[in-house]
Amino acid sequence: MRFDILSIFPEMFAPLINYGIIGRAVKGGQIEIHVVNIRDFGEGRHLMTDDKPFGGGDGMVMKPEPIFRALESIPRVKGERKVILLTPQGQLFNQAIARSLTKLKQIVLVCGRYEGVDERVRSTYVDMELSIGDYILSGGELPAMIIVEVVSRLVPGVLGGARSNLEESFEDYLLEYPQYTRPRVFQGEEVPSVLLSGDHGRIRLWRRTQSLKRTLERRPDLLEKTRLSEMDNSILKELKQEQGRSSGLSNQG
Ligand code: 9D3
Repeated sequence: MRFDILSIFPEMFAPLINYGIIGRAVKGGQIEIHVVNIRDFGEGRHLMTDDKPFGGGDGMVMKPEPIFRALESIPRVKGERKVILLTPQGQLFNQAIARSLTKLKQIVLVCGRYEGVDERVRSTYVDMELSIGDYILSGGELPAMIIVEVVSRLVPGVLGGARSNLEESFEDYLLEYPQYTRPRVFQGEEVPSVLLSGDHGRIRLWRRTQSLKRTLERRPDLLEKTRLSEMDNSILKELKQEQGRSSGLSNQG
């Protein structure tokens, strides 16, 4: 998988490219990340990339020509390619969209700044528009990094390979069970005894129950997206009865 990122702040991507799982995947050749400085294609002696909005108003708009030229400078790899604009107006990015993007050979990410990009970039070159959530950022750079990270983790060979992504795909929608490591007692709080029991069947059941309980309490919306077993449904039924009994009482126990 090849990523090409267009930005006026190319240096922002250094930590993504050089550290952690993504850094290792770049070094290992499972993914390629190329960053293009839009300013290298700017207009005039000052290489301008933005200008005042026609019709007036606050802020600046990214000019179309530098983005066009930057896009044209990107080599095409054989196979399917998409140009994605990061914008607050885009479709809300999630794990399912990430999975659909893994079929591509090349993803071009265009990071806007200021009040946005000239509409003609969108209509001529952009195949898809993505937002990462309902909050205001200063530009598309952090969203682009998030998309590279999430999609790359789904590319074969990028993760250690302990678990297949196929196996994980339905579990994406359940919250994690609580994790513990040493010491056995920390500030008076003990690790649940089941985890020390060595009984792997009981441990598996406890963890599954905790995942379901957390998801029911914190993100009940996720339960609709998850593929649940008969056992899961019977655990959930029990948990809901428990919730009913303790509602109006304290949350402890
Ligand atoms: C405060 C400016 N806003 C007033 C009309 C509009 C606005 C323009 C540009 C708000 C944010 C931005 C910059 N954000 C992005 O380019 C962006 C983004 C985001 O802000 N939130 C979530 N996902 C994304 S993807 C790109």
